[in-house]
Amino acid sequence: MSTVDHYDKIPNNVNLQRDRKLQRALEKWQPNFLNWWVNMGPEGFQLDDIYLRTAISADSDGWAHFDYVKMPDYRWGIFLADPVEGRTIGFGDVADEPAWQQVPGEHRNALKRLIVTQGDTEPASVEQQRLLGHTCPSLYDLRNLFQVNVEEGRHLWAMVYLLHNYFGRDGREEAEALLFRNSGNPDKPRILSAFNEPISDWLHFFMFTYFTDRDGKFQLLSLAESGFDPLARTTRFMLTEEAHHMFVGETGVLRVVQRACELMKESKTEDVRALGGIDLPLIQRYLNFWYSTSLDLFGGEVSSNAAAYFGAGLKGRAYEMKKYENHVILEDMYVVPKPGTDDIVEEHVPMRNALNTVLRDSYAEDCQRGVDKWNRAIESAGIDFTLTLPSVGFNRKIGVFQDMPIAPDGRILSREDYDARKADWLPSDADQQYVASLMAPVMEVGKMANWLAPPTKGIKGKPIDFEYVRRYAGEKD
Ligand code: BYC
Ligand code: FE
Ligand code: FE
Repeated sequence: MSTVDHYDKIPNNVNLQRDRKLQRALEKWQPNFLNWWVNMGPEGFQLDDIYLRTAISADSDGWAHFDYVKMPDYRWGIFLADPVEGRTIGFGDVADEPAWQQVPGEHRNALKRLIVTQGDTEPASVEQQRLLGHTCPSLYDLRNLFQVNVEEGRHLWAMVYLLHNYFGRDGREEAEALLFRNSGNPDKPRILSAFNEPISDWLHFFMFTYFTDRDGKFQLLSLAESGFDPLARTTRFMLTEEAHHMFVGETGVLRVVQRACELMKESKTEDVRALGGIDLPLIQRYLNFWYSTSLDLFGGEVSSNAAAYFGAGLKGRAYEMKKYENHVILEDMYVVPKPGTDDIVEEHVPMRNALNTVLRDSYAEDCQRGVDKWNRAIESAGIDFTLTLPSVGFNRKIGVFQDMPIAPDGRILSREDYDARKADWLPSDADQQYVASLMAPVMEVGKMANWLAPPTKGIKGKPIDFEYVRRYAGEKD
């Protein structure tokens, strides 16, 4: 492969064309990635032309280049945000020391673990979403799904670049393993629980991109503060792409909510299901599931791992430099929730040990903003219903509330009472069967499924009835 050709194939701003060793490593990994993409990525549609944005440089005009592309030809590139000259580490016991351009030996394992955990989620989400194309509610939505998928693929590339370039042989082994583990596989599952949950319908997809991609935003924000400069720069660039994923989730749920309200008004009995819509209580149950499952991604409320990462300058708080004044936090305390007798009570712990909760609290605040928007849509339709984020204790699998029978309002129940009410709070089989029954593909240009409202605008100034996906004429579904 010639140098120029290589540059064409892997757009980058890391001087790949001049780094023979890295080129060789990535050239070896690339066919495995493509193989994974074809076998574990979006099923079908690989011959279609999709109107996608591709990052072709890290400049403000180059990172979002729009054109039709077949997914296997997508140019997954490696981009780092521009270096900050003379950057120093911003926090922890190493505050004010120069940022590291290489991995410090004593932090090698911890950094590798953070990068592998981050990297594992990216292909996992593509695997979780691989069948959704077949039931898309419109070509606009189909295109958005694939946009999210190819960019999660690029986020995998970003982490693989770090593993290959900075972690030697075991980095290369970890990069292989990122393609080996698979979402939901009982023998070789993905690392974090949320990434083994099926995303079997589009309401799950919209909730996932709203709540779980938002965990991505906050984890990336905290890694963007890292003293390991290549990690900080990579994650800063990833954040530019993440905004669209959360937009897909926020507007997706909004459109389902809007359609539910329209149908409630149309139907004299307010029976949304009779008219083929998704009712608000069902939407609340999906919300409960994905919010609680995403809270698990922040780890335990009190964590010595988090304290060690912060002390060592590996992982900061979200907006560490912008939002906080004290970056050492050896004396500060933080209020952390824990189970009491009947409900959730507060405990004061040293802030360094509470950093998972600090990050999670910023996340919860950010989640609430979209929920407020959804509620404003319900209110302006004149309907008396409020969507709410459940208590931090509800449906948790990680941390102090793990497996406790806690209601969405935070009350601690008996196991019996909890089990009796569970179907009111989490998606039941019947809920999911109902949603599945609505998932008939809509692939005519400009058409929209009945169960969601059209978006208010198209992508990149294009109309809503733009042909976002040009189906390949020869393909059979
Ligand atoms: N599942 O000390 P603790 C994204 C383990 S999403 C399974 O409280 P820590 C994306 C933990 O490993 C962002 N195990 O945890 C979104 C530890 O094990 P050991 C992904 C879990 O280390 C959508 C033990 O429990 N990025 O980008 O402070 C689409 C004690 O835990 C879980 C990252 O996660 C779990 N949920 O925090 C596409 C950033 N939670 O040590 C992409 C990198 C904890 O006892 N990761 N455990 O063996 C991290 O920063 C940390 O690993 C975590 C865990 C925040 C995840
Ligand atoms: Fe991502
Ligand atoms: Fe994402």
